[in-house]
Amino acid sequence: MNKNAFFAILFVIILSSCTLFKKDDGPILPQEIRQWAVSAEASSSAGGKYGANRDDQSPTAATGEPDVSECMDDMKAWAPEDADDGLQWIELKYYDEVHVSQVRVKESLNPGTIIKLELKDGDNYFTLWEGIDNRRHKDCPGFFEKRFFAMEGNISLNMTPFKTDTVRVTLDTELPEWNEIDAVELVGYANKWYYYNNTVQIE
Ligand SMILES: [Ca+2]
Repeated sequence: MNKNAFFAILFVIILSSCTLFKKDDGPILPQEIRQWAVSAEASSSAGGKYGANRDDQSPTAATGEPDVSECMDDMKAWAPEDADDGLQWIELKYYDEVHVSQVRVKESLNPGTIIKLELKDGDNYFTLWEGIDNRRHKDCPGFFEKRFFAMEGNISLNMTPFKTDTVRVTLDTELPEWNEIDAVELVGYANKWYYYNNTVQIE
């Protein structure tokens, strides 16, 4: 065997082994839609109940992408009217209705006050999560994140069966000092989908 033939055979062997061990990319999944809020209202606000600016601590300050980079009192985050004033909520709206897979709340001052995350379903509110956040006084600024998960028979569902464009975040502001929210991200899908027999089923 001459030298060229040897390298030609070697090349073919390497090429075929690459094909043989090519990573299986799996089925193509529906595209995830990630959104920041386009409008918001709140139970109270340091910047007026229905403010219209992203730099006045009104509910509107929690719309759009996060824009507070440090853990501090900042006009670009929503703050309730008082530092310690019981339960307060902010409700945010998004451009597209989605089957929700995740909600991410960016807390930018004294995190740990979130006690409930709800998704508006028609005239009702579906509770995505309710409880005590054990991250108190950690990760600031940081994200409080909750994913949807449910079983439908033997099928695991990673997104809500209903579509929504509205998220409500409730805080217990009795945690000492001011609590502020910079932004809230809604993550989901245009269509409900799930795995069945190793294939993706889209409804
Ligand atoms: Ca903001």
